[in-house]
Amino acid sequence: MDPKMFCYQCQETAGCTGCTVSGVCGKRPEVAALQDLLVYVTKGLSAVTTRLREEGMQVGREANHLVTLNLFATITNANFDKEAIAARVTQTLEATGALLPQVRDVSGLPEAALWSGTEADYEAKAAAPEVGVLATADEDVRSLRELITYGLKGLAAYSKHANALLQDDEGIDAFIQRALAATLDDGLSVDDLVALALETGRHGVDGMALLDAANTQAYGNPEITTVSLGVRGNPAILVSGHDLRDLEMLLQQTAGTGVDVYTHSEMLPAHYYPALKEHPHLVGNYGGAWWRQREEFERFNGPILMTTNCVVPPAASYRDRLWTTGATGVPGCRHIEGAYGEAKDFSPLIEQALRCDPPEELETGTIVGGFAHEQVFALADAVVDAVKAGAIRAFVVMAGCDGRMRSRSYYTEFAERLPKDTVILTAGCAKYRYNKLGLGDIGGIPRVLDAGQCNDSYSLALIALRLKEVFGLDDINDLPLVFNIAWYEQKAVIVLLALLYLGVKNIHLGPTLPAFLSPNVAKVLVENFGIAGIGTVDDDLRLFFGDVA
Ligand code: FSO
Ligand code: SF4
Repeated sequence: MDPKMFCYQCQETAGCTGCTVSGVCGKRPEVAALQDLLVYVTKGLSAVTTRLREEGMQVGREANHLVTLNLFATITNANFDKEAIAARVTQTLEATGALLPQVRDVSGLPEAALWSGTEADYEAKAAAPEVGVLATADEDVRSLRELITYGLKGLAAYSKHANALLQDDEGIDAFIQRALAATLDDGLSVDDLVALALETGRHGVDGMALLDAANTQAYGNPEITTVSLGVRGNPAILVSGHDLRDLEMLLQQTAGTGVDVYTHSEMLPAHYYPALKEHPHLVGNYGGAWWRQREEFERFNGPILMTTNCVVPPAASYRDRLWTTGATGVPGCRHIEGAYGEAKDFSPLIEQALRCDPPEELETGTIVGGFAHEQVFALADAVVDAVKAGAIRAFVVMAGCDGRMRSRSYYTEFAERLPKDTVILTAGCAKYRYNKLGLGDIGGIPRVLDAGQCNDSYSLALIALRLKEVFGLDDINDLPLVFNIAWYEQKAVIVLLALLYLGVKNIHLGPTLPAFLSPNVAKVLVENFGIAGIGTVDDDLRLFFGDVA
């Protein structure tokens, strides 16, 4: 049987090889087809903008923002809305059509840059052999092209958040577009593509730095904060995803209305920012990681705003309470529009919240976070003293994503059984596997230091670089630092490429290695960077800490 679709961009891909009938995430084949077409025409637009830059022309921000939003819309669990994706294809073809006449020399531009059609053509074009992952026959070239494309999707997501705070970096956008165009270039060798993957990691560091600067300039440096897990008796709105600007606007608009605001999943770190936590109606964090949302959203009772992935297609019972904005979309759910720099109007959510019951309590208690770079630097003396005195033996980076696979219970058990003189450094939703275990502290330093969202892995890199400096080491790999990272979607790919660019070796990646790594590409990563999967908890503890674990 011919596959109805082919997607293998996330960790939960069917059979660890590829979703071919329907997405494990809920992505239907017709949406997958349009997403493939959207990636294709976005690469075409990127080939045009790259050529224009080579010819000395400037490319406007609109094109940059279109490319990043398009990529973001194709990330796992971001947008399931066929019409929204088709509208993006149309917008992209229009942009390409407007820029193409400005190109002096069109020779060598790929077919993706020259193709044009109307919505009536999209289905047939999406099914054409040149569109989609399988358009590349050679499995190593395909693997590298997809590795780069997925890294660029993650980078685009982080750029988009910075753009929403009116921070742009033309260098990053130009790179995203050049690299996208390069994935259509049959003249590039496997070695060229490996080099481009590492270059993507370099720009990943820049992208995370841009977002870090945007977030901290807007909201201050994260600081140690105790976050409530319980609920109050007021009607409320739940905000999920990663976009802090959306949350800020919602907090401003709900002030004084009697409507509380709670964070969910990757929005938890919002509580750590001085300018966000000062809102008294930002009450706490509700529930766990993204994949538990069906049960948790049901019980929240009020409206839920999805600012980014990860969206799980909703149950009918709460579909009318689920709202999307930005790159997200779900058919049948209402979408809040708003360009960068414009105030979005969240009044329909506030009106709906006032008609809803308060949230049902899921748990009580608190958790502590806010250990981004400046906060950890402020504690540096205590940390260094604890290492020198032998009270802290090692740091274990357990950043990344959570997901629904049963095998992810590995991370809970691994965290629980870590030697008591180790400290976990985390960022991203992976933390929900162990952040409520009460793992204690070492001389007042918590054993789980949460730096924030997955993009705040940048903080973890800065912390590692600072420790290297303090201990007078030449190589980051000489630190007492273990990387045991969980991945799920494409933002984790840019974090991984960024870490490789920074020279980090021997990263363990789980719960399974990416299906999009061909055996030869996996071999390159193993031989050059010591990348490995995970084993059993027993074996891995022994590997990292010897037989004392
Ligand atoms: Fe998680 Fe989803 Fe942040 Fe991802 S909520 S899985 S890597 O979107 O982006 O960590
Ligand atoms: Fe499958 Fe993941 Fe692609 Fe969804 S995003 S279709 S689960 S590989």
